Amino acid sequence: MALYELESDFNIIDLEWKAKYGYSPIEHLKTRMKTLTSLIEKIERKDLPLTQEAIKQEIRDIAGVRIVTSFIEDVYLLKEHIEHREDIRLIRVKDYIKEPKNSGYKSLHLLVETQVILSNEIIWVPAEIQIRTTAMDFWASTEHKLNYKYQGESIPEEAQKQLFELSNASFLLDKEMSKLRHQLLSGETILNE
Ligand code: 0O2
Repeated sequence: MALYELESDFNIIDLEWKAKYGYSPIEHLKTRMKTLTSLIEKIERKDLPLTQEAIKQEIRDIAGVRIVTSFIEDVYLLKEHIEHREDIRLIRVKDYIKEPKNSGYKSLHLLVETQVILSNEIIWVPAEIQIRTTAMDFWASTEHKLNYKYQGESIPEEAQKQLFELSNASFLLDKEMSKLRHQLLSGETILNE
């Protein structure tokens, strides 16, 4: 239910922004339900008691939405939009763009509750919204594929270092694209540089 809500909320915003401004910060979006294996791994990693209450309290990302943007500024534009919505409560922000993970992973994670209207009541369902640029998404999905082979063990140290450097390289691409966009929007010609 939460995924239907969030997917339709952001599809509407995408349509509205395209119609009004000819540009939407949303490049594309995906939704996913946490798999049972991943849920069990998380319960074990957090050493949670197997009670419905503990799982409800501690695991907030069973429903997940990933929004991919073209520019870094769009990530924060969407965060601001979410902060102002009345049907979404922002519970916690994990900014792995400002403070990337040791792996090099960058993304903005928002733990939210989304409103779902049922026949006789309104409920607030927890979900995680991950927002990142195309470059961050490319790095994360490729790193995930490379790491897959090593599940349970760690990937060789040299490869970890390379992945970290590649994350910085892709971030450079993000920064350069933003710079170029800023130049074009402010009417500066690149030849003047
Ligand atoms: P899935 O799809 O959930 O099975 P916490 O509650 O903060 O203790 P949590 O929520 O596990 O623990 O931590 P985090 O890091 O905030 O969010 C985890 C999710 O972020 C992961 O989901 C990935 O989608 C993404 N992620 C985090 N670190 C990395 C990384 O180094 N590489 C990549 N590719 N993705 C990462 P799950 O649990 O893996 O998958």
